[in-house]
Parts: sequence; structure tokens; C-alpha cells
Amino acid sequence: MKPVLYSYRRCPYAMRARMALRYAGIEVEIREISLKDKPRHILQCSPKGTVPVLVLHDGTVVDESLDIMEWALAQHDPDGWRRDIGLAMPLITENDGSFKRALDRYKYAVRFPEQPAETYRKEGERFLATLEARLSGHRYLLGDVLHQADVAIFPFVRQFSMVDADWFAASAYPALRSWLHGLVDSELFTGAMQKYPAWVESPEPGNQLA
Ligand SMILES: N[C@@H](CCC(=O)N[C@@H](CS)C(=O)NCC(=O)O)C(=O)O
Repeated sequence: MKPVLYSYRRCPYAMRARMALRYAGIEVEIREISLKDKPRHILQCSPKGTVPVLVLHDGTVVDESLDIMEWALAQHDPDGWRRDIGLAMPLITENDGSFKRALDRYKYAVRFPEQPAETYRKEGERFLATLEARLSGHRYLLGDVLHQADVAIFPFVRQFSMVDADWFAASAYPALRSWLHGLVDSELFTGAMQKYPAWVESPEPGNQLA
């Protein structure tokens, strides 16, 4: 029996998990869910109700995207995505913390009217500038070989770039742009973005029509 991955195609956390699983060559049953109508089983496995959630055949539940990446890489990590984790972790932490916060405010600026969208964009740009500096000397964030950090971070930068594509195309981050385009065009990403119909949960035994 394959492990089950509850997923949502456009979720950046789910993207990083799906990419790590593909890279590690682990086949999973992807269950595409609606965030507005979550299946009972995902909530039974992980009451916090976020995707991605990986359920292993022995019932073990892994319900944080970075833990799913870690689990996948512990099974198989052919290119050493976990090297220099001491350098990678602060970047990933900043991505998931202050950058994600700025991204949400920039993307949904109408819901955060305290500041104009440009202010939130400027907050996010602090992280973009850090990435640009790293990418100016290397193809990827930790050198010339793809790393867990690239895969963990780029789905969020992709979202940021799409809020105002014209602004991003003219922005002061050329190395970041070519890094992003390379990852978006990669087989690893396109393969992980395959479309699945929404997973339909079978009815609870008690609710079944006779
Ligand atoms: N820290 C979690 C965050 C996951 C997360 O927030 N996912 C979003 C979708 S992108 C979600 O499921 N939100 C719940 C909802 O919208 O109901 C992780 O890394 O897995």
C-alpha cells in the first residue's frame, strides 16, 4: 500500500512536499482536497487541518511540510539535498516566518488596509535581496547543486512574483528571476504540479443509504 499524501495543488507547502517525495522516488497516493470541505479522514489524522499531510501505511502521520521533506530525504537523498543544513535552516525559517507574513499581506493587501501593498512588498523584498545575494555567485542557494532550501523556498517566491508579474520582471533581482524560472521549468516541478481530480471520500458506514 502506498503512503497517502493529502494535498492541495496550489499550496506552496504541499508543492515542496510533493517535490521532495518525487526526488526521493517515493510513490504516494495523492489525494487532492478542497480546503473548504476537508475530508473527515485528514482531520482524524491531523486535527489542525492543514495540507500537506502524509499518512504512512503503519498509520504514522507527518503533518508539517518540512517534516515530510525530511522523511522523504531520509529514505533517499541521491544528490545530498540535506548538506549544510546549518546554513539552510535560517533561510527556510525566514521564508516560513517573516517572508510568508509579508507575502500574505502583499497578496491580500485589501484585507490588510493598514498599509499599502507596496509597504508589504518592501517587507518581502528584504528576503528577496538576501536570496539575490546568495544567487549572484551560485546557481542555487547553497552552491551549484540543487538543495532542499531551494525547493522549500521557491514556491513562496513564485507566489510573490505572481502578485505583480510586471513589477517582478523589472525588479532588481535578476539572479533570483533566472533561479525561479529554472525551477518553474524543471521536470521536478512540472511533474509535481500534475492535476488530480478532487478526492472523493467514501461515506461513513453509518451514513450509507441502505
Ligand atoms: N506549517 C504548515 C503550514 C501548511 C499550511 O498552512 N497549508 C495551508 C494551505 S497553503 C492550509 O492547509 N491552510 C488551511 C486552510 O486553508 O484551511 C506546513 O508547513 O505544512
